Amino acid sequence: STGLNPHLSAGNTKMATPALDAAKAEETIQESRVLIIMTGGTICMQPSPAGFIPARGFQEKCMARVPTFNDGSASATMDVVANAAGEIKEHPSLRTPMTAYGRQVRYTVFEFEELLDSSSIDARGWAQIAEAIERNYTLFDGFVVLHGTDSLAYTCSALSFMLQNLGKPVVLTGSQAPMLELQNDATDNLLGSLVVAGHFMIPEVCLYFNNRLFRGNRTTKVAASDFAAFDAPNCAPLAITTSMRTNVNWDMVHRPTSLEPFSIQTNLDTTHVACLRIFPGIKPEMVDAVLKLDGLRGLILETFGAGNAPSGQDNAMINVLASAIQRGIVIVNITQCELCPPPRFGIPIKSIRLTYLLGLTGSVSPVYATGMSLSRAGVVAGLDMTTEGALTKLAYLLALPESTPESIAKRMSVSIRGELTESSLPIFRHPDGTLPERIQTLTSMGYAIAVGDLEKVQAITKTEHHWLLNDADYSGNTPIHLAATSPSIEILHFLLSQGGSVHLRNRAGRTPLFLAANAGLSEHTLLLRKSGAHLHSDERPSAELLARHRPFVWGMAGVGPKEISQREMEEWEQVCGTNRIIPGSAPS
Ligand code: ASN
Repeated sequence: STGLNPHLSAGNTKMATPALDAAKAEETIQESRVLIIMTGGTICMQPSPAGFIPARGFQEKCMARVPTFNDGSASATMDVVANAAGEIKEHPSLRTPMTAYGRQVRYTVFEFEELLDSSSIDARGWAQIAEAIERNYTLFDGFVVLHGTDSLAYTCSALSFMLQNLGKPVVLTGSQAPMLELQNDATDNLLGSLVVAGHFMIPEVCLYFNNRLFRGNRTTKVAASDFAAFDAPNCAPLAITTSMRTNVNWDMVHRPTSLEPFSIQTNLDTTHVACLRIFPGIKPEMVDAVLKLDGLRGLILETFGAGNAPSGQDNAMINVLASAIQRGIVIVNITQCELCPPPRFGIPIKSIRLTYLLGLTGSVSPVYATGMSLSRAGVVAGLDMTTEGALTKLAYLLALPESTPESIAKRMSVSIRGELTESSLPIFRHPDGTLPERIQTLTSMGYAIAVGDLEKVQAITKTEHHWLLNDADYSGNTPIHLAATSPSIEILHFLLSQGGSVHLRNRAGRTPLFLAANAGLSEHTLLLRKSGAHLHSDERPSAELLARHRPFVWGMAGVGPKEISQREMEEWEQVCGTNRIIPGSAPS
């Protein structure tokens, strides 16, 4: 693969550049902005008579004195939205020295009021993290969350569902030894996370630990004190740091494709779910007692091997499970084995086993009976999800308005954030296993976008690799930048629906939204805004420019003398849908 994605840094190919940037092409963005959210954990702990406890002042005590976290330049302040009332506070910031990718990361640490050992964190803590990210979403390029390791895999999984249509990197990390200990893993974990959040457009909730970047909802804690504390048993790492480089496996990266802006869902129903591990000799009465807990709505059942459980005398266990399912409880089958066997013939082994267990297979083909009987009965094959992933996903789905046991059962077997391996996923591979010439492909993509050739753009995206979507030309323009001023709005729509990022900036520091608004393209501006785009805090147009240069379109971009309300945007969308008048597009 091409290895690195030039998120925020430039590629090296030549192709058409929007006029606005031509003059600025030689300017290079040097800083990205990362918000570090400190929740507690060993990473910030100090000894006390009662043992290690979380300590405040992480930025000054642990980061400011370390040259890899502080280039010594004069400190600047950064805006942080600190509370739900939207109060903005100025925070002192620090900056890393230049990284191997020619970029410096400016960051500030925002500490929660109460710092926790992560064994005490719960859904309220997850909501606080999600809210902090939401409030500061437009102010930063990426987020690092510092957290204890004990429940880190649960928090990663929960956040991956709570952060909907996430368009920026969110990297969670912690450490086994405190940062202030001489020999620690905190320094490497923190630096690696900062580099990922400040350089790579991986719009997922990730966990960085011991030189590896994992998809957060695939992880589990595998060691109590070893520095290699986490693993993702059924999913290869998204990136690995070796010597001076972090190599990203771009084919694996998930991107939002629903053309909706970032939003959060904070009320997970963790109080009506439970987790039960089957063991030899477990009594059906015991399982029944759990399933009859007051208000229980969902159960994660950790079964043997490929999904087996003792059937009990006279099928007593089966009856207990079947009757709970009839009462509307969602039961999810997760294996106790870390490595889940791969699906065979498109049917996950676990589904078949639980189907047998519940006596639900008929004489029809098991291929059909499995899926249909399971969803009809509300039984869910957890496929290769971790317990952490399954439990938090269930709590998330249970809290969604209008969800039913049937709809939840269906969604539990389908990947919504890459938390499970779907057997039917098509695998795109170049026939000879190599990537096509990056340069040629980018150039033809740029040309097709510039002339509005939707079919060509679709063909290139389909046959080539999706890394292309966020790759950049020599001016740092991604296909979305070019599509932001393309004569064909459909191209922009298509590329967004494929997962192109609206947040990458070109070398002049411009987002696609800026280019669209500056060109007076109201439809493009509106579509980008709908897809979660916002102007970067560094590229607010001057009041003078706003006042005389296409003020209406700048309003749509979310700035200006008169910002356009959601209602006006929707009305305007209808106008755009019927005729393509673009006010303000005449040169001013
Ligand atoms: N007990 C600590 C915590 O989870 C463990 C750690 O961070 N290494 O907060």
